[in-house]
Formats: sequence, structure tokens, C-alpha cells
Amino acid sequence: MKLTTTAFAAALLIATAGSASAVSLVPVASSSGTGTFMGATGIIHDGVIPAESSVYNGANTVSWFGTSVILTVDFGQLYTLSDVTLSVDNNDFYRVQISEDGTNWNTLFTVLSFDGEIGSGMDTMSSVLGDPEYIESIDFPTVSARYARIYAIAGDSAYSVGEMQFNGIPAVPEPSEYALMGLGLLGIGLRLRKVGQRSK
Ligand SMILES: [Ca+2]
Ligand SMILES: [Ca+2]
Ligand SMILES: [Ca+2]
Repeated sequence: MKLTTTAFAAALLIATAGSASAVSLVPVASSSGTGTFMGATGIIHDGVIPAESSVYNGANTVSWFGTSVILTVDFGQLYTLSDVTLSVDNNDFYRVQISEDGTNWNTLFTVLSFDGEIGSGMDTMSSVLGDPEYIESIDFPTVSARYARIYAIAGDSAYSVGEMQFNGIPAVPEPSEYALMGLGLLGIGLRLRKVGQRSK
């Protein structure tokens, strides 16, 4: 067996795929909120999603009046975010922003009052293609972030968030870790080459 460049590349791909983290729910290290609101901020990342059409100020929600409230979650480190599951009051506009440093924020998407299929109460929305709750307008390209925040920008002045869960993976390793990974892969390649020579 001759280990061709293609075979070596394939081996590298397999080794890399095997070591990559699977996309999963991004854990929240801490959360906070500005302004006056009802409910603890932990409610928006406790994994409990209010039932579709349930009352906007129920026990599984953080609710408020006016637009002075900002709810922020801190993932504790950089993640590559790929998808989101949201539960918000159906008849309002909400903005979701992300940040790497907690100071500079970029808008990830805006939830429109006519997004979702719910006409009254809480509405669950997902950016996961194929999910029954999929909403195209909240689908976003993968992005690096440590923080995410949500706030209301318009609506009937009675606002609510029941959940803001992200899917993702810890952000890419530092360059020095890449170098170590490269050495490891080189070792795998050399071993494969030896096996190939023995089988001749
Ligand atoms: Ca919740
Ligand atoms: Ca829904
Ligand atoms: Ca509302």
C-alpha cells in the first residue's frame, strides 16, 4: 500500500473530525439584567421553554414594561455560536446582540412581531433548519461570542423572554494549541506511512 497524498489528507480529516467538539447547548456561566423586570434572569437560560401561547408574564418568563430592560448572558469563554432557540412574547420586536468582550456589541438578528405562528402569548422560535419552530429571520451565520443579550425595541410595551438558548462549540484553540495538534497529526501520518511500507 502506498500512502498517497489523498489518503494522508483523508487521515488528517478523520483525525481532525474525531477531535472536534460536537455542537451542543452552550452553557451560561452567569446572567444579569438592567432595569426593572419580573422573574430572575436565570429563567431565560434554565432550559425550560414556556408552552406555546402561554401567558407572557407566567412563572417561566422574565417580563417587563417599557424598553429599558436588557437581559445579558455570559458564556464564560468564547464560543462559536451556530443556532438559537428563543421564547418571547409574540406581539413585540426584540433585538439579540452578541459580543466577544462585553463592550462592543453586534446585532445578531431582530425578532419581528409577526414572526412565529402564535397569535397570543409566548412563542417559541428556532434557527435550526428543519425544526418545527424554525424562523428564517432569526437564522444567522456562525459567529464568535462570549456574551449575548436581548431587549425589546417595540411592541405593546409588555415584554417577555422565556428562553434564549444557543447551540455552539467552544471557540477555536489558540495558535500554540494548533501547533501541538499539527505535531500530533504528523505523528499519525508517519505511523500510517510505516504501516504502508510493511504491507508491501
Ligand atoms: Ca426558561
Ligand atoms: Ca412557535
Ligand atoms: Ca407584548
